[in-house]
Amino acid sequence: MEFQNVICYTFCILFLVNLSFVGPANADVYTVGDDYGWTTGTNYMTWAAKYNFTVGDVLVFNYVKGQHNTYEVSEDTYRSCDSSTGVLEKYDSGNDRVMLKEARNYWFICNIPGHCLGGMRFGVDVKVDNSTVQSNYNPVPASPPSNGAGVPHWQWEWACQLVAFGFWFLLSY
Ligand SMILES: [Cu+2]
Repeated sequence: MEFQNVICYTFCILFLVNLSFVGPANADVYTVGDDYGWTTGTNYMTWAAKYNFTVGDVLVFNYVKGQHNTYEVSEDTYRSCDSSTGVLEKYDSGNDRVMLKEARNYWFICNIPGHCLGGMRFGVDVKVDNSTVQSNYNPVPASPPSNGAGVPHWQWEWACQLVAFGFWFLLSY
């Protein structure tokens, strides 16, 4: 029984460590164009292709206010650069923070005349972040119970010990 507890506590610690990473890991902040910022002369499709964007990430558009702007647009408008239709959101603060809230394609352009056709446009394919769900389940031992007591019972015991240890851990520190 002692040995089983040690194993259990080891998994509990791994579980808690995993939990502590759930928040920050989900919310990456990306500065569009990296050091170049949001300006002419940069290929933003190349920039966007470097990263895997997930729900909760934030895009930051940095530029001199008035020289550029940020329009979230439909795919058609992204392709045509004709902003007479298909504009979903407009930003012009010079430090626009756009949270990618949904798993879908987002399309962005600069609406200063000529800038979109000149290359200030890109799309990102935002995916659901599965990594934290998977990592939370990793600590569950894959090997079957050795005492033949039955899987459900063993898993209940394990779950109870985990909760007990979790409380003990939180109260003692
Ligand atoms: Cu521009």
